Amino acid sequence: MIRYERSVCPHDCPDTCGLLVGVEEGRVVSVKGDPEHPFTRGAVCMKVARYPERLVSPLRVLHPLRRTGPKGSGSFERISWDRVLDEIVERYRRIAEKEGAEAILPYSYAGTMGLVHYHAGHPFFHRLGASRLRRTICSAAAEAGFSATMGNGPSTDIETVVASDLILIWGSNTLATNMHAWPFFLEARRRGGRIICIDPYRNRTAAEADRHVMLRPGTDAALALGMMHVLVEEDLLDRDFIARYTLGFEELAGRIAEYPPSRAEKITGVGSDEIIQLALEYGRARSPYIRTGWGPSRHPNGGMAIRTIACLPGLVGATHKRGGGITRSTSGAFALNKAALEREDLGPRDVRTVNMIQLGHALTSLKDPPILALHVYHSNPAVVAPDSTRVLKGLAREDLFTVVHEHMMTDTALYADIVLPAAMSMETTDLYRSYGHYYLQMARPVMPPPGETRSTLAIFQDLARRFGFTEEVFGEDEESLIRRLLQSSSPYLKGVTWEKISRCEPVRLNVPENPFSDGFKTPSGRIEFYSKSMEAQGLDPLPAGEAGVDREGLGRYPLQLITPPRREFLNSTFCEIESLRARAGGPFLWINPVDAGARGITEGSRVRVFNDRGHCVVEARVTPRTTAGVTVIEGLVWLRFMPGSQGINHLTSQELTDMGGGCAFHCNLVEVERVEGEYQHEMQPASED
Ligand SMILES: Nc1nc2c(c(=O)[nH]1)N[C@H]1C(S)=C(S)[C@@H](COP(=O)(O)OP(=O)(O)OC[C@H]3O[C@@H](n4cnc5c(=O)[nH]c(N)nc54)[C@H](O)[C@@H]3O)O[C@H]1N2
Ligand SMILES: Nc1nc2c(c(=O)[nH]1)N[C@H]1C(S)=C(S)[C@@H](COP(=O)(O)OP(=O)(O)OC[C@H]3O[C@@H](n4cnc5c(=O)[nH]c(N)nc54)[C@H](O)[C@@H]3O)O[C@H]1N2
Ligand code: SF4
Ligand SMILES: [Mo]
Repeated sequence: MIRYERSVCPHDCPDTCGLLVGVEEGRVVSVKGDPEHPFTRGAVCMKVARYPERLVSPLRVLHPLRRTGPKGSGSFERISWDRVLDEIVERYRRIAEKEGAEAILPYSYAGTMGLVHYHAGHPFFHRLGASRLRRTICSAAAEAGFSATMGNGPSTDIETVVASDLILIWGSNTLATNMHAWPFFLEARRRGGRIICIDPYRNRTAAEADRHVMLRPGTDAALALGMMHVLVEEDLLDRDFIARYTLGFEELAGRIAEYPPSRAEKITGVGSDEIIQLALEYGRARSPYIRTGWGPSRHPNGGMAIRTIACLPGLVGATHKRGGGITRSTSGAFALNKAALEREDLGPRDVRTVNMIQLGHALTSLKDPPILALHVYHSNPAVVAPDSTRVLKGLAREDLFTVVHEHMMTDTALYADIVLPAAMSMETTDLYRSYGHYYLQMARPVMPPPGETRSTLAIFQDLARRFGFTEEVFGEDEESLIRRLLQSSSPYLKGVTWEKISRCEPVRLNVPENPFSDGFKTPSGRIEFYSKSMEAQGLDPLPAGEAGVDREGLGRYPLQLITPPRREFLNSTFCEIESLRARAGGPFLWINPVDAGARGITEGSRVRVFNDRGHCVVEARVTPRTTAGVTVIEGLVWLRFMPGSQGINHLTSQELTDMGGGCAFHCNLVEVERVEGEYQHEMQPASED
């Protein structure tokens, strides 16, 4: 008999699904969506539906391991927990005494979004005085850009968008990366609304939309300014709203005047007529809505791109129209007491920070002190961080002591000196917020952790004990930390009590139907067309429309390459599942027939994609779904499953974005050539041993 238990999806995905996990004879046999979750409503993606396979994957790490062969070779021997933790403590202590604790670098991201385990290493590394990691790999540029205009508060609730008559999906592959938003958009369409996608290539979502505006990558700000020009010319502005809720319209108008549609056309590649048409539809809509994805922000000018897009609702008063508005992330409303888990106060103040995007640089060039120990958890930097050539060179250093806490024997784990086996979300307790909806939910284990696997919290508490750290936080369990998280005076958390949370059902935050009804979380409380805080940072205080460029490849490589997510994987997670790899096939390079023809490339050709940073070999998909001059590779595949172990991030750059210190994953100049013959897979997947 299958017994179903509630759980929550822990992955870095805006949907944070409510799950029903089916357990039979001590094994998870099925994972379904929880029909009672108000946002995710019983649907689950194909990735998490395969969790029964993931839990027992042959690549799963079940015991602590110590390296016995060269770095990267994957030769390990078993070692006991006691000995492995002693060894880590001894190495960290020695490094701290000799070079200072800043020679130790934690490296973690959102492998689990569970707040307790996500933050479990923070007090330990702060107390140790280790270098601090700036966790900017995903949303930092978008967040900085959006905040400059709209403030760092909540976004329009996607559940309300059913009342919209015009939905602009702006740089998001919603059907793949935020699939539970789609039914709300479809309901709006059923009621007569239209869906328009603004994206450089015709992804799944654009193919399902009513229209697709195909712009050049990195040119969103120019498109938005061209649209604003039309709104001004045609007098489609909401002047009353502008006067009451915005700041700096006069200055913005000056900038808008510089971007007639003809200029925007030159930058974006979108025809003037199409820009005018789009602006007229936006300006005349009853309740225009924008879903910004992260795509526009993954460019050197990414902060400015999102900031500029976010000015549009302010010109037409969209945020105060039922069904209208703009959504970037809902995370701003989850004003939990995270400081109690982070405990920055435990460490020295003036400690060095390292931007996680520049891991390659940090491991190969940083001095005074160099990085001598790297502690990786909840992340797979060998695959996900940019400029893999440099990252792998760093990970291969014999004098670097690397600890990797993982579910799977990832490419990063192959480079570890010590691999620690990690428990999964279904085996631990945690609290989950969302960045796509407004429900908070706790989950308790449905299964005990298998083998010798342990949670992130358990490991860091054990390490802290061995270091002799006595602060209370190092002795608290999951429930006690969750209670601390809930200690918040934010109005959004009013009524969100431990009593409700501990039932492990989704609990809605106290967010009003219009989350902007109590003002904007900017310094002025208004939508800031003119931003003094940007000015103070030496940035242009007004929206600006220059295109983002890959400076390292400028004038040398002719084709642009974007590298957005793949439906079958989640960043690099789920690549361990053989059936998903088989279903995904590829990876593929989407290339326009014009560019393919000029290079003798036909459908199915093996092609080498390269620039000065590196190369990888993939299969060509010749298609008008991308425009001439723009190529696309969807998804991050583990290096060992790529020919020659060269991955997508061998092509990307460590340069930081204009705001937030983000990564320009979608701004790469490359060349593509056809290759004959077969490339050898250097590393064979362990499951096929
Ligand atoms: N199945 C699946 N779901 C996921 C993920 C996954 O890997 N797989 N990843 C999760 C994570 S961590 C995140 S952050 C989100 C990301 O979710 P998304 O926001 O959907 O992903 P992005 O990589 O930002 O790319 C979104 C779209 O932006 C487009 N794009 C690229 N450059 C530009 C540009 O200059 N302008 C415009 N207008 N569009 C551009 C891309 O072509 C792509 O279609 O998804 C989450 N959900
Ligand atoms: N070229 C290119 N690169 C990209 C992107 C892109 O669009 N293009 N997207 C970027 C984005 S948006 C993001 S967010 C990053 C994501 O980068 P990462 O955060 O590294 O995401 P994942 O690849 O999903 O790797 C997470 C790892 O954590 C492990 N893990 C999961 N849960 C736990 C746990 O409870 N304990 C432990 N110890 N481990 C756990 C998983 O097994 C997995 O190996 O990648 C970025 N990289
Ligand atoms: S990955 Fe996203 S869509 Fe899939 S179950 Fe998790 S939250 Fe839901
Ligand atoms: Mo992300």
